[in-house]
This record gives sequence, C-alpha cells and structure tokens, in this order.
Amino acid sequence: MTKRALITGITGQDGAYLSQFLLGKGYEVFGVIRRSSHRGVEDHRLRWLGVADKVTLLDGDLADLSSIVRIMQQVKPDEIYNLAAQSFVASSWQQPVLTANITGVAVTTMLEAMRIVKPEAHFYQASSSEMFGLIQEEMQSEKTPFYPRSPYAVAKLYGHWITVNYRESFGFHASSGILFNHESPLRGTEFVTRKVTDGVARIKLGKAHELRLGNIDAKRDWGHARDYVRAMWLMLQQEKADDYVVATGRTTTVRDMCQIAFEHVGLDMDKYLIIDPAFYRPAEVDVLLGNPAKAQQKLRWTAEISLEEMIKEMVDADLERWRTAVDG
Ligand code: NAP
Ligand code: G4F
Repeated sequence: MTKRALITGITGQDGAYLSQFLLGKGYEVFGVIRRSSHRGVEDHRLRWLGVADKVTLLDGDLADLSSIVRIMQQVKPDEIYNLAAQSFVASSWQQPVLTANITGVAVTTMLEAMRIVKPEAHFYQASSSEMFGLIQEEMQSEKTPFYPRSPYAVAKLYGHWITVNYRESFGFHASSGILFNHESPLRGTEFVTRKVTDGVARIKLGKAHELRLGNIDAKRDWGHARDYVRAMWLMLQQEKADDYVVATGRTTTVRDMCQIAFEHVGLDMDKYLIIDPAFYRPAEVDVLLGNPAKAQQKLRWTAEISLEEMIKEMVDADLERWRTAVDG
C-alpha cells in the first residue's frame, strides 16, 4: 500500500526537501498551500528540486481549522509533518501575535484535525533549538531545560508541549523534533547563512559592494536540511513516538561561517563586511550546540554534510542564480 504524507509548510525549505525525500521512498505527497495573490511562484523551491509536478497542493491555512479538517478528510494521511510556521526569529518581535497563533496555537489546530479525522496517523512537530535560548547546559539534549528568548521560541515551546500532551493524553503517535539550525540553497535569504552566501555571490559578480550583518559573535550548530528531513521521517517510523534533538554536535560563529563563504570565492571578508546594529535583536541567543546522541543511537541518524560543504554548495548555487538572473 502506498503511504500518504501530508506536509504543512510544503512551500518552505524543509517542506521541499521532505517532499523530495518521501517521493523517493514511494510516498504519495500532499501539501497545504495558503492563498496568495502571487499565484504561480509559491512552489519555486519544489520546482528547484524538480518535484513540483509530483506533489498535490491543497488550499488551506493553519489559521483556519475547517480548512485543515477538510484537507485531512480528503487526504486521510498516514503521516503528518507539521512544518508550517512564522519561522523567522527576528520577525517574531514585529509580529508576536501572529507568531503565537501560527507557530504556537496552530499546532493544536493540526492535532485537533488529526483527532477528528485520523487519530491513528503518525504526527511530526517541527520544534526548535531556539527553545533552549539562554542555554542551561553547554551541550543541549532532550533533557536540557528550556529558556526561550524570543516570541518565536515561546510559541515553539507551546507547540512542543502540546505535542507531548496529546501523546500522553490520547496515546497519539506524536513526535517532536528539536532541530538545530539547518540550511541549504533553498534557505530564505533573510536567514544569516543564505544572506551571507547570496551577498558573497553578488559581491563576487560586481552586483554588490558590501555585506551588512548584526551579531557575528553568535554561534550556531549548523547542518544541512537534506540530512535533517531524513531524521523527521525516521522519527515517524519508530514503534513509539518520542522527542529527539537533531544536531551536528559542532558550533561555529557567524564570523567563521562567513569566512568560509568569502574564502570559497577568493575574497577578503574584511574589505566587505560591515557591522550594522539594525540587525541586532532585542534578546539574543548567543550560542547553540546540540547533543545528537539519542538520535544517533535510536534512529541510527547522523549528519552527513559538513558546514564547509554546505556553505560552498550555497555560494555556488547563488553564483549560478545571479549569473542567469534576467533582472540581475
Ligand atoms: P520556512 O522556509 O520559513 O517555511 C515555512 C512554511 O510555513 C512555508 O511553507 C510557509 O508558507 C508556511 N506557512 C507559514 N504560515 C502559514 C499559515 N498560516 N498556513 C499555512 N502555511 C503557513 O521554514 P523552514 O526552514 O522550512 O522550517 C520548517 C519548520 O521547522 C518551521 O516550523 C520552523 O520554525 C522549524 N524549524 C526550522 C529550523 C531551521 O533551521 N530551518 C530549525 C528548527 C525548527 P509560504 O511559503 O506561503 O510562506
Ligand atoms: O539565521 P538566523 O536568522 O537563525 P536563528 O535566529 O538561529 O533561527 C533559525 O534557527 C532556529 C533553530 O535554532 C529555527 F527555529 C528558526 O526557525 C530559524 O530557522 O540567525 C542566526 C544568528 C543569530 O544569532 C543572529 O543574531 O545569526 C545572527 N545574525 C547576525 N547577523 C544574523 C545577522 N541573523 C540574520 N538573520 N541576519 C543578520 O544580518
């Protein structure tokens, strides 16, 4: 029997890579797509991976329970991946109520729709290392206490605990993946890695002369989205649902990540990098470093793509995009 997967956030970075991964496993893939006046461009990531015509997109919005219930009734999914969110931390101070509603409360919308239509489905919640915030342990594991530092992280914490609660209350097969930062050529350009690789590509091609960043001393545990969607799937294949940290176990400053990108194209970073306080955050997460031991042992998962390989792949993809851009 062909398995059916429903993905919210299918138009985002992870949704695109997860679609590609599940199609490769023989799944029928369905995704929630929200109405936009820019019809026709929302699936650009799926097109970039060559899978847009292999998935079925259904109109819905996480702000609208009835749309989600109808989609679940239509799809009757075996697996549900809840990836949709207002996912940009910096925006969560500008739109805190929307972030609370979509990144937080709407997780209950998804779980309720599943409770009404398909309680036996397997459910994945996209939790985040941002929940560790002001870190309480040098290396963060599933047992590390949380200390959220942004409206985004507070909302994710709600989503995390409501997932645990439905598992414990109703016996749902609901797992929460506490994923550390993961990037790719499909990352939004507002996030720091892609902002850097896109900026470096434009500088290299003479289309820009500087790169403005905020706190370059911040440290993140960066992996590749292609590796991380595999961990999501593995969680839903386990006999029992559980929570897992997904990380590389290595942390790097924004400055050093940036250096990798500039060096890849043979440019001196110090000539182009400008520190702009406009990109500082009201409260910062200074450092994140994940302990992936549980995922390694129980899921037999490990990160395969290094930071260096990933940043080079991203720079090369951005160089290619800008070289072929019509309006570039
Ligand atoms: P992303 O590229 O920003 O994608 C977010 C997705 O959510 C998009 O498809 C977006 O649709 C959709 N969405 C937003 N609001 C919606 C709504 N009201 N109704 C329906 N869909 C809505 O994020 P990502 O990097 O793929 O991350 C996937 C998930 O993992 C997110 O929940 C994120 O918070 C979480 N996470 C990410 C990381 C990471 O490092 N990437 C780490 C930990 C956790 P549009 O295309 O229409 O905007
Ligand atoms: O790339 P970022 O915006 O990612 P952030 O805030 O860590 O959040 C990402 O990872 C989370 C997992 O931990 C996800 F849950 C979340 O959805 C998202 O995917 O910023 C990384 C670091 C921050 O410390 C930020 O202050 O880079 C620093 N930074 C320095 N200059 C900058 C910039 N970040 C951005 N976006 N832009 C800058 O110019």
